[in-house]
Amino acid sequence: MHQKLSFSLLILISGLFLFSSCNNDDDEISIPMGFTSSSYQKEYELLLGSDTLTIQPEILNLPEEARFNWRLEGQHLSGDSRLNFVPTEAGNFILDLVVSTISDSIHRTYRLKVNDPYDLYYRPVTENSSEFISKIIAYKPAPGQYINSTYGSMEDAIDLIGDKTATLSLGAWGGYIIFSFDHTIINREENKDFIIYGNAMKGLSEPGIVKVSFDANGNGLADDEWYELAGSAHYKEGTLFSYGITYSNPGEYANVAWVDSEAVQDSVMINAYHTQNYYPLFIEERSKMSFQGTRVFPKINLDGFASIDALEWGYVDNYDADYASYGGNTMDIDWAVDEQMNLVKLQGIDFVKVYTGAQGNAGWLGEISTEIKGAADLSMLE
Ligand SMILES: [Ca+2]
Ligand SMILES: [Ca+2]
Ligand SMILES: [Ca+2]
Ligand SMILES: [Ca+2]
Repeated sequence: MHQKLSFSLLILISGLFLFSSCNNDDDEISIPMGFTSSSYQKEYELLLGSDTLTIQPEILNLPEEARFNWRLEGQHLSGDSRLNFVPTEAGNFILDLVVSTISDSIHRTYRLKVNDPYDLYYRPVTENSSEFISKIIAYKPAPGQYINSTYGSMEDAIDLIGDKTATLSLGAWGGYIIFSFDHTIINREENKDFIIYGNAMKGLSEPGIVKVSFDANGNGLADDEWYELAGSAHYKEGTLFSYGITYSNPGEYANVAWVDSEAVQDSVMINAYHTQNYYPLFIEERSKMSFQGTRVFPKINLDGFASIDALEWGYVDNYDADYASYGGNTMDIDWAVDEQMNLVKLQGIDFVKVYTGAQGNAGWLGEISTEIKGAADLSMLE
Protein backbone atom coordinates (compact mmCIF):
# COMPACT_ATOMS: atom_id res chain seq x y z
CA MET A 1 0.00 0.00 0.00
CA HIS A 2 2.65 2.43 1.01
CA GLN A 3 4.88 1.44 -1.85
CA LYS A 4 2.08 1.71 -4.36
CA LEU A 5 1.22 5.22 -3.31
CA SER A 6 4.82 6.35 -3.60
CA PHE A 7 5.03 4.87 -7.05
CA SER A 8 1.88 6.64 -8.20
CA LEU A 9 3.16 9.87 -6.74
CA LEU A 10 6.39 9.49 -8.63
CA ILE A 11 4.53 9.00 -11.87
CA LEU A 12 2.39 11.97 -11.10
CA ILE A 13 5.40 14.18 -10.33
CA SER A 14 7.28 13.05 -13.46
CA GLY A 15 4.17 13.67 -15.48
CA LEU A 16 3.84 17.17 -14.12
CA PHE A 17 7.50 17.82 -14.76
CA LEU A 18 7.21 16.55 -18.30
CA PHE A 19 4.09 18.62 -18.84
CA SER A 20 5.68 21.82 -17.56
CA SER A 21 8.88 21.44 -19.56
CA CYS A 22 6.85 20.74 -22.70
CA ASN A 23 4.94 23.90 -21.96
CA ASN A 24 8.19 25.86 -21.55
CA ASP A 25 9.52 24.60 -24.82
CA ASP A 26 6.40 25.85 -26.52
CA ASP A 27 6.49 29.53 -25.60
CA GLU A 28 10.04 30.36 -24.51
CA ILE A 29 13.55 29.30 -25.27
CA SER A 30 15.20 28.03 -22.14
CA ILE A 31 18.80 28.47 -23.33
CA PRO A 32 20.41 30.57 -20.60
CA MET A 33 21.63 34.12 -21.26
CA GLY A 34 25.32 34.82 -21.29
CA PHE A 35 27.79 37.61 -22.04
CA THR A 36 29.40 37.05 -25.44
CA SER A 37 32.84 37.18 -23.89
CA SER A 38 34.02 36.42 -20.39
CA SER A 39 36.66 39.16 -20.53
CA TYR A 40 35.51 42.78 -20.40
CA GLN A 41 36.76 46.20 -19.34
CA LYS A 42 36.28 46.21 -15.59
CA GLU A 43 37.73 49.61 -14.73
CA TYR A 44 36.94 53.06 -16.02
CA GLU A 45 38.51 56.42 -15.22
CA LEU A 46 36.31 59.44 -15.86
CA LEU A 47 36.63 63.19 -15.63
CA LEU A 48 33.87 64.89 -13.70
CA GLY A 49 32.02 67.46 -15.80
CA SER A 50 33.38 66.26 -19.15
CA ASP A 51 33.00 62.51 -19.50
CA THR A 52 29.97 60.33 -20.10
CA LEU A 53 30.37 56.61 -19.52
CA THR A 54 28.70 54.46 -22.17
CA ILE A 55 28.57 50.68 -21.78
CA GLN A 56 26.55 48.31 -23.90
CA PRO A 57 27.46 44.69 -23.11
CA GLU A 58 26.78 42.08 -25.76
CA ILE A 59 24.54 39.35 -24.46
CA LEU A 60 23.76 36.00 -26.08
CA ASN A 61 20.24 34.55 -26.02
CA LEU A 62 18.80 37.75 -24.65
CA PRO A 63 15.03 37.31 -24.30
CA GLU A 64 12.91 40.31 -25.11
CA GLU A 65 11.45 40.48 -21.61
CA ALA A 66 14.89 40.64 -19.94
CA ARG A 67 15.26 43.57 -17.56
CA PHE A 68 18.44 45.60 -17.15
CA ASN A 69 19.34 47.03 -13.79
CA TRP A 70 22.45 49.21 -13.63
CA ARG A 71 23.33 50.09 -10.06
CA LEU A 72 25.84 52.51 -8.65
CA GLU A 73 26.86 51.60 -5.12
CA GLY A 74 23.72 49.47 -4.98
CA GLN A 75 21.40 52.31 -6.02
CA HIS A 76 19.38 51.90 -9.20
CA LEU A 77 20.88 54.01 -11.97
CA SER A 78 19.34 52.94 -15.25
CA GLY A 79 17.13 50.29 -16.83
CA ASP A 80 18.52 50.72 -20.33
CA SER A 81 20.45 48.02 -22.15
CA ARG A 82 22.96 50.71 -23.10
CA LEU A 83 24.17 52.71 -20.11
CA ASN A 84 24.86 56.43 -20.52
CA PHE A 85 26.11 57.73 -17.24
CA VAL A 86 27.24 61.27 -16.43
CA PRO A 87 29.00 61.26 -13.06
CA THR A 88 27.92 63.97 -10.64
CA GLU A 89 30.63 63.56 -8.01
CA ALA A 90 34.27 62.56 -7.79
CA GLY A 91 35.39 59.36 -6.05
CA ASN A 92 35.60 55.59 -6.45
CA PHE A 93 32.41 53.72 -7.17
CA ILE A 94 31.21 50.17 -7.82
CA LEU A 95 28.90 49.92 -10.79
CA ASP A 96 27.07 46.70 -11.41
CA LEU A 97 24.66 45.34 -13.92
CA VAL A 98 22.07 42.63 -13.44
CA VAL A 99 20.18 41.37 -16.47
CA SER A 100 17.30 39.16 -15.44
CA THR A 101 14.21 37.30 -16.51
CA ILE A 102 11.86 35.40 -14.18
CA SER A 103 14.04 32.31 -14.36
CA ASP A 104 17.50 33.54 -15.29
CA SER A 105 19.94 36.29 -14.43
CA ILE A 106 23.48 37.34 -15.23
CA HIS A 107 25.66 39.84 -13.45
CA ARG A 108 28.72 41.99 -14.03
CA THR A 109 30.70 44.42 -11.88
CA TYR A 110 32.77 47.46 -12.85
CA ARG A 111 34.98 49.87 -10.93
CA LEU A 112 34.74 53.59 -11.66
CA LYS A 113 37.25 56.23 -10.71
CA VAL A 114 35.80 59.70 -11.19
CA ASN A 115 38.42 62.44 -11.05
CA ASP A 116 37.70 66.02 -10.09
CA PRO A 117 39.34 68.14 -12.83
CA TYR A 118 40.23 70.66 -10.18
CA ASP A 119 42.51 68.11 -8.45
CA LEU A 120 44.15 67.31 -11.78
CA TYR A 121 44.50 70.74 -13.36
CA TYR A 122 44.58 73.31 -10.59
CA ARG A 123 47.61 75.60 -11.12
CA PRO A 124 48.96 76.80 -7.78
CA VAL A 125 50.57 80.16 -7.05
CA THR A 126 54.37 79.84 -7.16
CA GLU A 127 57.04 82.27 -6.02
CA ASN A 128 57.26 83.53 -9.63
CA SER A 129 53.53 84.10 -9.99
CA SER A 130 52.18 87.53 -10.89
CA GLU A 131 48.98 88.86 -9.36
CA PHE A 132 48.11 90.53 -12.68
CA ILE A 133 46.83 89.30 -16.05
CA SER A 134 49.43 87.15 -17.79
CA LYS A 135 47.78 86.42 -21.11
CA ILE A 136 45.20 87.94 -23.47
CA ILE A 137 43.25 85.14 -25.10
CA ALA A 138 40.82 87.20 -27.18
CA TYR A 139 39.81 90.79 -27.73
CA LYS A 140 36.70 91.40 -29.75
CA PRO A 141 35.24 94.82 -29.01
CA ALA A 142 31.87 95.98 -30.28
CA PRO A 143 31.84 99.24 -32.25
CA GLY A 144 32.71 102.37 -30.26
CA GLN A 145 34.36 105.75 -30.37
CA TYR A 146 37.73 104.39 -29.14
CA ILE A 147 37.81 101.33 -31.39
CA ASN A 148 40.57 101.32 -34.05
CA SER A 149 41.99 104.27 -32.12
CA THR A 150 43.30 105.02 -28.61
CA TYR A 151 42.19 102.31 -26.16
CA GLY A 152 40.74 100.11 -28.88
CA SER A 153 43.41 98.02 -30.58
CA MET A 154 44.97 94.61 -30.09
CA GLU A 155 48.13 96.35 -28.80
CA ASP A 156 46.09 98.12 -26.11
CA ALA A 157 44.68 94.74 -25.09
CA ILE A 158 48.17 93.22 -24.78
CA ASP A 159 49.16 96.27 -22.70
CA LEU A 160 46.89 95.05 -19.89
CA ILE A 161 49.37 92.26 -19.12
CA GLY A 162 51.44 92.64 -15.97
CA ASP A 163 50.00 95.79 -14.38
CA LYS A 164 47.03 98.16 -14.26
CA THR A 165 48.28 101.22 -16.11
CA ALA A 166 46.85 100.68 -19.62
CA THR A 167 43.25 101.35 -20.64
CA LEU A 168 41.19 99.22 -22.97
CA SER A 169 37.69 99.95 -24.25
CA LEU A 170 35.35 97.05 -25.04
CA GLY A 171 33.08 99.20 -27.24
CA ALA A 172 29.28 99.01 -27.10
CA TRP A 173 27.15 96.16 -25.73
CA GLY A 174 28.63 92.69 -26.12
CA GLY A 175 32.22 93.66 -26.93
CA TYR A 176 34.60 91.54 -24.87
CA ILE A 177 38.04 90.53 -23.73
CA ILE A 178 39.16 87.11 -22.45
CA PHE A 179 42.30 86.86 -20.32
CA SER A 180 44.02 84.52 -17.89
CA PHE A 181 46.55 84.49 -15.08
CA ASP A 182 49.69 82.38 -14.64
CA HIS A 183 47.88 80.41 -11.93
CA THR A 184 44.37 79.38 -10.98
CA ILE A 185 42.43 82.01 -9.02
CA ILE A 186 41.00 80.13 -6.08
CA ASN A 187 37.52 80.72 -4.79
CA ARG A 188 38.15 81.85 -1.24
CA GLU A 189 35.36 81.03 1.13
CA GLU A 190 33.44 84.08 2.37
CA ASN A 191 35.82 86.33 0.46
CA LYS A 192 36.10 88.16 -2.83
CA ASP A 193 38.61 86.52 -5.15
CA PHE A 194 39.81 88.91 -7.83
CA ILE A 195 39.57 92.54 -8.81
CA ILE A 196 39.06 94.20 -12.18
CA TYR A 197 40.26 97.76 -12.58
CA GLY A 198 38.23 100.21 -14.65
CA ASN A 199 38.03 103.98 -15.14
CA ALA A 200 34.68 104.55 -13.47
CA MET A 201 33.90 107.75 -11.61
CA LYS A 202 30.93 109.00 -9.70
CA GLY A 203 28.24 109.50 -12.35
CA LEU A 204 30.20 107.61 -14.96
CA SER A 205 29.58 103.89 -14.68
CA GLU A 206 29.65 101.63 -17.71
CA PRO A 207 28.85 98.21 -16.27
CA GLY A 208 30.70 95.26 -17.72
CA ILE A 209 29.58 91.70 -17.04
CA VAL A 210 32.08 89.04 -15.95
CA LYS A 211 32.16 85.38 -16.93
CA VAL A 212 34.55 82.80 -15.51
CA SER A 213 35.75 79.38 -16.55
CA PHE A 214 38.01 76.67 -15.19
CA ASP A 215 40.32 74.74 -17.52
CA ALA A 216 38.46 71.51 -16.77
CA ASN A 217 40.01 69.52 -19.62
CA GLY A 218 43.49 70.77 -18.76
CA ASN A 219 44.41 71.70 -22.33
CA GLY A 220 45.28 75.33 -21.56
CA LEU A 221 42.55 76.58 -23.89
CA ALA A 222 39.43 78.49 -22.89
CA ASP A 223 37.17 75.82 -24.40
CA ASP A 224 35.46 74.79 -21.16
CA GLU A 225 32.14 75.67 -19.53
CA TRP A 226 31.63 79.40 -18.82
CA TYR A 227 29.63 80.78 -15.93
CA GLU A 228 28.40 84.33 -15.55
CA LEU A 229 28.95 86.18 -12.30
CA ALA A 230 25.45 87.37 -11.51
CA GLY A 231 25.56 90.88 -10.04
CA SER A 232 22.70 92.83 -8.48
CA ALA A 233 20.96 93.63 -11.79
CA HIS A 234 20.84 89.93 -12.70
CA TYR A 235 18.21 89.60 -9.98
CA LYS A 236 16.20 92.64 -11.07
CA GLU A 237 13.29 92.88 -13.45
CA GLY A 238 14.04 94.35 -16.86
CA THR A 239 17.41 92.63 -17.32
CA LEU A 240 17.51 90.72 -20.61
CA PHE A 241 19.01 87.24 -20.77
CA SER A 242 19.92 85.26 -23.89
CA TYR A 243 20.01 88.63 -25.59
CA GLY A 244 21.85 89.31 -28.83
CA ILE A 245 22.93 92.20 -31.06
CA THR A 246 24.31 92.28 -34.61
CA TYR A 247 26.28 95.33 -35.76
CA SER A 248 26.93 96.22 -39.40
CA ASN A 249 30.16 97.79 -40.60
CA PRO A 250 29.32 101.17 -42.19
CA GLY A 251 32.69 101.07 -43.97
CA GLU A 252 33.52 104.61 -42.87
CA TYR A 253 33.14 107.22 -40.10
CA ALA A 254 29.35 106.93 -39.74
CA ASN A 255 26.77 105.70 -37.23
CA VAL A 256 27.03 101.95 -36.77
CA ALA A 257 23.60 100.36 -37.23
CA TRP A 258 22.56 97.46 -35.03
CA VAL A 259 19.59 95.18 -34.64
CA ASP A 260 18.91 93.15 -31.51
CA SER A 261 17.15 89.89 -30.70
CA GLU A 262 14.00 91.87 -29.81
CA ALA A 263 14.01 93.29 -33.38
CA VAL A 264 14.92 96.78 -32.10
CA GLN A 265 17.06 98.78 -34.54
CA ASP A 266 19.34 101.57 -33.47
CA SER A 267 22.91 102.82 -33.93
CA VAL A 268 26.13 103.42 -32.09
CA MET A 269 26.33 107.16 -32.76
CA ILE A 270 29.44 108.88 -33.96
CA ASN A 271 30.65 112.07 -32.29
CA ALA A 272 32.90 114.91 -33.40
CA TYR A 273 35.85 113.93 -31.18
CA HIS A 274 36.54 110.62 -32.89
CA THR A 275 36.38 110.51 -36.65
CA GLN A 276 37.51 107.00 -37.59
CA ASN A 277 35.32 104.02 -38.47
CA TYR A 278 33.95 102.76 -35.09
CA TYR A 279 33.51 99.18 -36.31
CA PRO A 280 36.55 97.06 -35.26
CA LEU A 281 38.64 96.53 -38.39
CA PHE A 282 41.07 94.00 -36.92
CA ILE A 283 38.58 91.17 -36.36
CA GLU A 284 37.60 88.32 -38.67
CA GLU A 285 34.02 89.49 -39.29
CA ARG A 286 34.40 92.22 -41.90
CA SER A 287 30.77 93.23 -42.54
CA LYS A 288 28.70 92.09 -39.53
CA MET A 289 29.45 90.98 -36.00
CA SER A 290 27.12 89.43 -33.42
CA PHE A 291 27.25 89.05 -29.65
CA GLN A 292 25.19 87.05 -27.16
CA GLY A 293 24.73 87.62 -23.45
CA THR A 294 22.91 89.53 -20.74
CA ARG A 295 21.92 93.16 -21.04
CA VAL A 296 21.64 95.33 -17.95
CA PHE A 297 20.11 98.81 -17.79
CA PRO A 298 21.93 101.41 -15.70
CA LYS A 299 20.09 104.71 -15.41
CA ILE A 300 21.28 107.23 -17.99
CA ASN A 301 20.63 110.88 -17.11
CA LEU A 302 20.75 113.18 -20.11
CA ASP A 303 19.61 116.40 -18.36
CA GLY A 304 22.44 118.91 -18.18
CA PHE A 305 25.77 117.18 -17.66
CA ALA A 306 25.15 113.59 -18.86
CA SER A 307 25.74 110.87 -16.29
CA ILE A 308 25.27 107.14 -15.87
CA ASP A 309 24.34 105.76 -12.44
CA ALA A 310 26.13 102.77 -10.98
CA LEU A 311 24.49 99.40 -10.54
CA GLU A 312 24.51 98.13 -6.97
CA TRP A 313 27.25 95.46 -7.11
CA GLY A 314 28.88 92.77 -9.23
CA TYR A 315 29.93 94.68 -12.39
CA VAL A 316 33.12 96.07 -13.87
CA ASP A 317 33.83 99.77 -14.56
CA ASN A 318 30.95 100.48 -12.21
CA TYR A 319 31.27 103.05 -9.44
CA ASP A 320 29.58 101.03 -6.72
CA ALA A 321 29.94 101.50 -2.95
CA ASP A 322 33.30 99.66 -2.81
CA TYR A 323 34.85 101.08 -5.96
CA ALA A 324 36.71 103.99 -4.39
CA SER A 325 38.35 101.93 -1.65
CA TYR A 326 39.72 99.33 -4.09
CA GLY A 327 40.12 101.42 -7.25
CA GLY A 328 38.20 98.73 -9.05
CA ASN A 329 35.46 96.15 -8.74
CA THR A 330 36.04 93.12 -6.53
CA MET A 331 34.49 89.89 -7.73
CA ASP A 332 33.37 86.76 -5.92
CA ILE A 333 33.50 83.44 -7.78
CA ASP A 334 30.56 82.41 -5.59
CA TRP A 335 28.36 84.65 -7.76
CA ALA A 336 28.76 82.20 -10.66
CA VAL A 337 25.51 80.93 -12.17
CA ASP A 338 24.61 78.55 -14.98
CA GLU A 339 22.31 79.39 -17.91
CA GLN A 340 19.25 78.81 -15.70
CA MET A 341 20.59 81.24 -13.08
CA ASN A 342 21.34 78.42 -10.61
CA LEU A 343 24.34 79.17 -8.41
CA VAL A 344 27.35 77.02 -9.32
CA LYS A 345 30.06 75.99 -6.87
CA LEU A 346 33.49 76.56 -8.44
CA GLN A 347 36.72 75.87 -6.55
CA GLY A 348 38.75 78.12 -8.80
CA ILE A 349 38.95 79.67 -12.26
CA ASP A 350 41.52 80.06 -15.02
CA PHE A 351 39.79 82.27 -17.58
CA VAL A 352 37.93 85.55 -17.23
CA LYS A 353 35.74 87.19 -19.82
CA VAL A 354 34.48 90.75 -19.46
CA TYR A 355 31.91 92.20 -21.84
CA THR A 356 30.09 95.50 -22.02
CA GLY A 357 26.75 94.86 -20.34
CA ALA A 358 24.77 97.98 -21.21
CA GLN A 359 23.79 99.69 -24.42
CA GLY A 360 23.02 103.35 -24.94
CA ASN A 361 24.20 106.68 -26.16
CA ALA A 362 25.01 108.97 -23.26
CA GLY A 363 25.11 112.33 -24.99
CA TRP A 364 28.56 113.84 -25.28
CA LEU A 365 29.98 110.82 -23.36
CA GLY A 366 29.30 108.72 -26.42
CA GLU A 367 28.22 105.10 -26.28
CA ILE A 368 28.24 103.17 -23.03
CA SER A 369 31.40 101.08 -23.28
CA THR A 370 33.13 99.28 -20.46
CA GLU A 371 36.82 100.07 -19.99
CA ILE A 372 39.25 97.90 -18.11
CA LYS A 373 42.74 98.75 -16.88
CA GLY A 374 43.78 95.32 -15.65
CA ALA A 375 42.88 92.63 -13.18
CA ALA A 376 44.51 91.00 -10.16
CA ASP A 377 44.27 88.01 -7.86
CA LEU A 378 43.08 89.36 -4.51
CA SER A 379 44.70 86.50 -2.60
CA MET A 380 48.09 87.84 -3.72
CA LEU A 381 47.33 91.45 -2.82
CA GLU A 382 46.40 90.88 0.80
CA1 LIG B 1 35.01 83.68 -3.03
CA1 LIG C 1 40.36 73.97 -21.66
CA1 LIG D 1 33.55 103.99 -22.03
CA1 LIG E 1 34.47 103.72 -18.29
